[in-house]
Amino acid sequence: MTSLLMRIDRLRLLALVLWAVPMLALLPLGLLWLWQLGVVWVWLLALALFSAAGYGLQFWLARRERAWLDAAETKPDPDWPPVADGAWILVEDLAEQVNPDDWPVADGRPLMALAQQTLERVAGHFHPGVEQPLLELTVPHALLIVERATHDLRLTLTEQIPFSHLLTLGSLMRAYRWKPVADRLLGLYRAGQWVVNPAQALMTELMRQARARGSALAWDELRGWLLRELVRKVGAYGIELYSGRLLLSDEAPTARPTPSSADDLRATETAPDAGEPLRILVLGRANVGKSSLINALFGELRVATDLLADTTRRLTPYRLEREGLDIALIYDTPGVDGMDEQTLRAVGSEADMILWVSAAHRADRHADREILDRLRAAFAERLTRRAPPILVALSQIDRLRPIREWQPPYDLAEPSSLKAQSILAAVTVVAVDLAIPVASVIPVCLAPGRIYNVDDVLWSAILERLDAAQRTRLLRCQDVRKREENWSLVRRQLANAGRFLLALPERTRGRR
Ligand SMILES: Nc1nc2c(ncn2[C@@H]2O[C@H](COP(=O)(O)OP(=O)(O)O)[C@@H](O)[C@H]2O)c(=O)[nH]1
Ligand SMILES: [Mg+2]
Repeated sequence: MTSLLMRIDRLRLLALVLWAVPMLALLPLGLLWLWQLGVVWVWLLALALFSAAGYGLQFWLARRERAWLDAAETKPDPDWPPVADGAWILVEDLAEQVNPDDWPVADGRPLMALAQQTLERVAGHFHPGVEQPLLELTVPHALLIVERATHDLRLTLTEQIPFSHLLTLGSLMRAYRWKPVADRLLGLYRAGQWVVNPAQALMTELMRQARARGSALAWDELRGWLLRELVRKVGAYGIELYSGRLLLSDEAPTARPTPSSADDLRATETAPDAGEPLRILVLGRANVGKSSLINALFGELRVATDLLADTTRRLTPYRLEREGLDIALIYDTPGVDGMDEQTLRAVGSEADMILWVSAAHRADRHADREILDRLRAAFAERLTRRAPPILVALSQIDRLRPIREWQPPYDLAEPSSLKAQSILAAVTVVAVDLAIPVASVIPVCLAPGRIYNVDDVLWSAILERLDAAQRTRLLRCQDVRKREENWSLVRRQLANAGRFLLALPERTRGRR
């Protein structure tokens, strides 16, 4: 301050003061005037009120901004496979630990270090026990990331933190065969590099946005948020990378039917050029009403049902066309009691939603529970997939006591009749017996001429679980595509290796 004063010309300073004095004098003069009028208190009151209003407004603005920031926070993608959950916890944990004082925002390098730390956490989660988990990407994937990131960055700087150069270079060093491709694509990487200092770019953009909006928050608070957001974004991107979701092709995984669905679509005489159908599986023991459920859903007799024997021999697809549903196949199945473990697993892994039929009047439900538990255990083992939602259709409620009474509708919220009470009791018991939430047990009657609760209650329960089923479908397709890609890659690599070996005698002769 003194040095500043020293530097200013004294006379110039005097001129400034002279100019300011009359203005500054207004304040004491005004106070004197108020005092003479005896209304100083009015001014004091006004001062208090205005300050309070100003402070209140500022407080409200800050709160609104905080809410905005909370909403803008990067969240985990609901389409991620379960294996990503643990990785996201690590990312959130790191984000919460970030201390703004340790990471100067103006400098790009420490930010890169923070982003790298985040990626290392994510990579370490997916590749435990590997010394340099960051390098656990295949070269084509790394190159794909570079390509996508460069493209994305050109469009918008706000969304991505690729770090692809680390991955690409690391993987390139290890993979000789890919050298020609890598050389070509490395050029692409270099071309993109001048736009890629992702951490810096993101911060610059976020800060620009924050400033342009005239932030009501203290800079420290905002800085803390920006850093946490950097960690979350890098983390989310890392999870995309390392969870194996990234496919080499641009096509959406559900855009065309998987081979087995294509066969099933053909069996239902649907043109297989539509996308992958949602696969709804009707499961349950023999003679509980699985085929009847399908008939009830179609409102007509499509499937043979039988009093005596289980007539359904194998998985039979039917094309389900209903409002609120894209392309879907519903499968009638033989009773689960006759299925061996392998078949059960295979069947379960192809399902996006399971309608489990259980007969209300039959008490032997431990067998249902045992098979359901085996299915659930199989689902829990596959970390890259999501378990299909399970709905229980509690059939044959007309056979509950009193057996002769059948006068629907039955109000289960306030069961007045004996029948309604029996139904409610059955629903509660079955929910416990099968370890299914009560809301997912739908009592139905499927006997021809007595169909009850199917079109309204059961159908809306199905629709409510559609989102979950679509997510199961997405990850199921991703798995199939991934395997397809791996195979076609291996095939191409083998072909190349074969060509190399064939050419080998030529080369060695040339060298001699
Ligand atoms: N009374 C009554 N009978 C039913 C009901 N659901 C199915 N059934 C009968 O139970 C028998 C077996 O049904 P089905 O659909 O073939 O069983 P699936 O073996 O599970 O396919 C058939 O005779 C059906 O008519 C129901 O809700 N009430
Ligand atoms: Mg059947």
